[in-house]
Amino acid sequence: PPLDIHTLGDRVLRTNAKRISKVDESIRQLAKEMLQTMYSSDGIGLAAPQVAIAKQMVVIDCDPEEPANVPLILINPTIKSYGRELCTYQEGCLSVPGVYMDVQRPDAIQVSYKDEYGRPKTLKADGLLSRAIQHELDHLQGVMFVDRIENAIALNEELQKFGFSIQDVKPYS
Ligand code: QAP
Ligand code: CO
Repeated sequence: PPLDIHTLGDRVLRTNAKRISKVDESIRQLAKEMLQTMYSSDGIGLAAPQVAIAKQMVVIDCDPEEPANVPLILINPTIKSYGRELCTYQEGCLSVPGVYMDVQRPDAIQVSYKDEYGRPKTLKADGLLSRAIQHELDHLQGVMFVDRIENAIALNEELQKFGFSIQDVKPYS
């Protein structure tokens, strides 16, 4: 059964996720359950804190329609470098359903992580994948995409439409 996805205003989304010290079968099981949860809610990315698990793990599948595509499982990920250019992309989040807004972030990144077998990896990403990784890694530090929106008036209006409160936004400095 899919896990419950917590929404903006839930405290668990503001916690700092803990590093995973040992990648074992229980971690692989959690990754599997997170992927099922993400697919059944039509998402392309999900971070463990969104399902109330304060561990450094995210799952991403930018092309879920493509059966040959392998989902990404990132454990203890860190962004090693950012590209020089910024780009704007309309983001959404399974924890803020209905709300989509433009967010500016670096275009490209290089990320280091462990895979589901504990093997160290690095990955260079741009485009949608880079965007998804940056969005999901924010969750591991208790940051929500709405925190990164500077136009508080437009944000407030959009949040209200979908039953969320600007009081639950923590502007990113
Ligand atoms: C994060 O977002 C992301 O509002 C993943 O009603 C965002 O999977 C990656 C979703 C932008 C790359 C670019 C949102 C599903 C899914 C909703 C998601 C909704 C149903 C969002
Ligand atoms: Co999100």
